[in-house]
Amino acid sequence: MEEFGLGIDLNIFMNEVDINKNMKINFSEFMTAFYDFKKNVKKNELENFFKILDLNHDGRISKDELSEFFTLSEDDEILEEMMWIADKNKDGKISLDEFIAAIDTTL
Ligand SMILES: [Ca+2]
Ligand SMILES: [Ca+2]
Repeated sequence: MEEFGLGIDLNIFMNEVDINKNMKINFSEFMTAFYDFKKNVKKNELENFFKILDLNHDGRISKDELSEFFTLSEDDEILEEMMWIADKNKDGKISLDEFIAAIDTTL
């Protein structure tokens, strides 16, 4: 079993996020989960979460990494939305600063 490093089991997290149990996460499901997550999370935990999303450990989260983590197809609109919201300097990658700023400002 994969662990978030936050004491949150990934399967349980996905189960909670996927409200209508169709094994896909839509944007409203994601934002609902994200909101709960943000209420409870501490900054160092956000950094851990960032590191988990950064699958190749280059310090940036790419769209590929998001699609892999959330098991979404690369043309899924949720990915476009997430990248649009988070990638402030539009270099196609989400840095740790952008990640934290996105969580602070979107909700
Ligand atoms: Ca990366
Ligand atoms: Ca960026």
